[in-house]
Amino acid sequence: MNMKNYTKEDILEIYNTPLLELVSRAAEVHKQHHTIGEVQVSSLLSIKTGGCPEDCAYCPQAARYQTEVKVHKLMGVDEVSKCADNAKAGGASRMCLGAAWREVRDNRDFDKVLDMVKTINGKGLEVCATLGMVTEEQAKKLADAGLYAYNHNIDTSEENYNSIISTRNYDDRLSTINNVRKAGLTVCSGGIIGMGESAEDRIGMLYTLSLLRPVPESVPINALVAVEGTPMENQSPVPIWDMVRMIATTRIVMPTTTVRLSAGRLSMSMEGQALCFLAGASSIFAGDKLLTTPNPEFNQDMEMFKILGLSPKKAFAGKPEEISNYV
Ligand code: SAM
Ligand code: DTB
Ligand code: SF4
Repeated sequence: MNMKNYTKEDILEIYNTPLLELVSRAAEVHKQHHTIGEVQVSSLLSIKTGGCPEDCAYCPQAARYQTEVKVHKLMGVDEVSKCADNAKAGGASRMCLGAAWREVRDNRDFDKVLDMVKTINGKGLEVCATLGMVTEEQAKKLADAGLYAYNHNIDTSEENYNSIISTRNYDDRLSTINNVRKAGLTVCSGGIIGMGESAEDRIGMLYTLSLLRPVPESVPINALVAVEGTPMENQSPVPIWDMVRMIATTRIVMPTTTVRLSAGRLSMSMEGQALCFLAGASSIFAGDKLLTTPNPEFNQDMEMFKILGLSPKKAFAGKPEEISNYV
């Protein structure tokens, strides 16, 4: 499928469409490219928590902010394996391993992560990792260990990036995404809304993602979880309507991508989430914890699935070749 190149103006116009018209358009695009009601359920696990040298203004794991997050060194492979068993028993098809690292280093910790990937992949779960910056060689090692996808968010627009993070730049992010691609992994990249950014910043972020070739197979849209102790602690919650607009716009601009309704669901009503699913979200993180912050209880989500008639997607339902088969 040939991807249309949207301009920033096109995307802004889509974003500003009257809400119901926007949702209805997005739902139409979703129906053409995805199975309505099928939702990928991912489980998140923080394998190395806190103490991160970066200064991402939203992040409770940055060492320089006084937050309640307790630093924890890299977990053991056995412990991670048990968590994967529990996630699988709960119906997850994907497990995402997160580490509060600036970048991956070629050391024993990385060997341990490769072992974790092999172990989880051996259980028939898709494994995703988010470990900070990686080189092409490191990405290849992860691919060889059986990693399915690598998450590396661009978070906001290029113009706004330096006001959120000063310890790395936009190009660092894009070159890791490029390394991940070259290693043959699928790419998961999105961002956060609710950090005080303008609509143009949201659009700028989608514009950058939409120009990647292939476009990311998965685009997480996070609503900021404002954590005490971070520079973002006093941000007011993002209106659900902005989340719906953002998801619908992502869906229209990147029709085949899986749009993930990521962080922030705890503050959203079931009705609000239903609108997000209607607008094209088809993936969530389930389990009562994201990396360090709370997420809805598993049973509560299953109740939502029942009420909305959603069903969890099976692992490996679309192989990477099939998903990335467009330029
Ligand atoms: N350290 C690695 C990195 O930055 O790529 C991986 C872990 S980092 C926690 C993964 C992503 O979580 C960030 O890029 C950001 O989009 C998201 N995130 C972190 N804190 C968040 C918050 N308070 N609210 C919403 N999303 C958040
Ligand atoms: C993504 O886009 N969101 C997830 C996952 N990728 C790694 C992380 C959300 C983290 C929310 C804050 C926390 O729990 O620490
Ligand atoms: Fe570190 Fe990632 Fe948090 Fe930034 S988002 S402080 S890189 S853990």
